[in-house]
Amino acid sequence: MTVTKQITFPQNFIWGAATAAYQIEGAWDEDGAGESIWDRFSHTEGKVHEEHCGDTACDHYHRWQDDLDLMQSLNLRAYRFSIAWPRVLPDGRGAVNLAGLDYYDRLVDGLLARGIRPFVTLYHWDLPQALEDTGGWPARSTAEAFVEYADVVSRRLGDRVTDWITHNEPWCTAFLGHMFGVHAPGHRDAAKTAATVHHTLLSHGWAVPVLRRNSPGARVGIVLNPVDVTPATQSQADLQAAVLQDGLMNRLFLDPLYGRNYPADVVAYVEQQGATFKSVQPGDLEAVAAPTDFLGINMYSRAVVSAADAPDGKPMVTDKDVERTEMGWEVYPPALYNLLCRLYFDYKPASLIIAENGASYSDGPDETGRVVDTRRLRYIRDHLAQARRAMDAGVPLKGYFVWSLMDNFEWSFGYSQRFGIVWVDYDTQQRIPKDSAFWYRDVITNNGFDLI
Ligand code: IFM
Repeated sequence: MTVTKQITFPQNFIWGAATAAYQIEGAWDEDGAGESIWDRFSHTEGKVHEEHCGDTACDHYHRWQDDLDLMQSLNLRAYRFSIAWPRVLPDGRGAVNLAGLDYYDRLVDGLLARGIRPFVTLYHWDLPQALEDTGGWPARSTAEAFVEYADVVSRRLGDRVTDWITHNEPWCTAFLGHMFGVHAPGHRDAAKTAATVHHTLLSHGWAVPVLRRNSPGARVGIVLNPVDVTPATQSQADLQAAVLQDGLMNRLFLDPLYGRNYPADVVAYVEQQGATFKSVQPGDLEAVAAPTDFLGINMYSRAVVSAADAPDGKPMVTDKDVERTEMGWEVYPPALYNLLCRLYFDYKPASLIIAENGASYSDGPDETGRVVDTRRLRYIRDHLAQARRAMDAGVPLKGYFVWSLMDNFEWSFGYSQRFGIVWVDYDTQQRIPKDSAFWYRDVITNNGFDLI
C-alpha cells in the first residue's frame, strides 16, 4: 500500500524563482553599461569552461517581457533577480547611467503588473571593473561605493520594491574570487580574502539604513551560503576539521552579522595563513550587525569533512557512493532541516527565506519536446519537505526560491551545467518549461504537495 503524506504551507508563503544579472541578461555592453569583473574574467582565456561568457547568456535583457509572461504562467508569486551594478554606475560610482536604471524600473513594473513580488539583490558578483582597478573588495573604498550604488538604486525603485538583499553569498565573493581564483577577479591571496570578507559585510551593514530610508517599510536582508557541516568520523582530528570548516563557511559571516564579532578560532587560522583582520576599524562591527528582517540562505548540499581534506571551505563528500547532481554535489535533503534549525536557534534571525535551492541535471527535450527532469523534481520536492519539517520545529521560514528560473551561465562552468526549471536552447533562445516547472506551478497553486 502506498502511503501519501500531505505537505502544506501557510497561505502567505512566498513561492519564487531566482536568477542573477550576469547569468541571464547578456547585452553586456549595451545602453551604456560598464565592464564588470565577470566580463573581464570570462573574456580572459582559460578562466571559464570552453571560453563561455555572459555576453549573450539567455538574452533576458531583450526578452524580459516574454520571460515575465512565462513566470506568470508558472504562477510564481515572487522573483529574485539581481541588478548589474555596472549597468547603473558604469564606473562604479559617480555618473549614473539612466538607461540602466530605466531597464530595472521597467522590470519591476512588469513584475508588479503580473502580480509577482520583486526581491532585488544588489550584489551578485558583477563588480564594476573600474572598482576592481582601484583595489576591488579588498579596498574599503569599494564598500563606500556600494553604499552609493545602493542609494542610487533604492531611490529609484524603493517606492515599489519591498524586499532588498544586499549581497549574495559573500563567502563566494571572498573565497572563490580572492582565495581560490576560480571566480572573478581571480585572485589567490589570503590577505585580500580576509579584507574582502570584512568589506562585503561592512558594505552590507552600511547599506541597510540607506535602503530603509529610501524604501520605507521594506524588508532588508542578506543571502549567505551556509553549509551543514558533518565530520566524516568521530575522530578528534575530523571533529576539529569540521569545527574549522564550520568556522570558515558559517561563523565567519554569521557571527559578525549577529553581533558576535569575528570568531576567534577562525581569526587565528587566518593569521596562520599570513592574513589579518586589520581592516576592521572602530565602529565597523556595530555597522555590520545592523538589524535585518530576514536571513536568506542558498542551500544545495552538505559538507562531510575529514582532517585529510584541506580545510578550504568547499562543500565536499567523502568517497562514499552517494547520489550526486551533475555538479558532483551530494543530494542530502535533511541538511536543509539541520541548517535551518541551527541558524534559527543559534542566531535567531527575525525570519528566514530559502533564497536558492535546486540542482544541475542536463536532461533536455525528448522527441516530443518534453523535458522529463524527474531527478530535479524529486530534489526540490524532498528539500521542500525538509523545509516544512523545520517550520514545524519552530523556524520562521517565509519563502522558497528555486534556483533557477531557467538554465543559465553557471560561472566557471559556463553553460555546461543546467539548473533551470525552464530549458533554454542557447542557439535559438527558446524556453521550454521542464516537468519540474509544471510540478512547481501546481505546488504553488495548491500551497503544497503530496509526498508519496
Ligand atoms: O549559480 C549559482 C548562483 O549564482 C549562486 N548560488 C549557487 C548557484 C549554483 O552554483
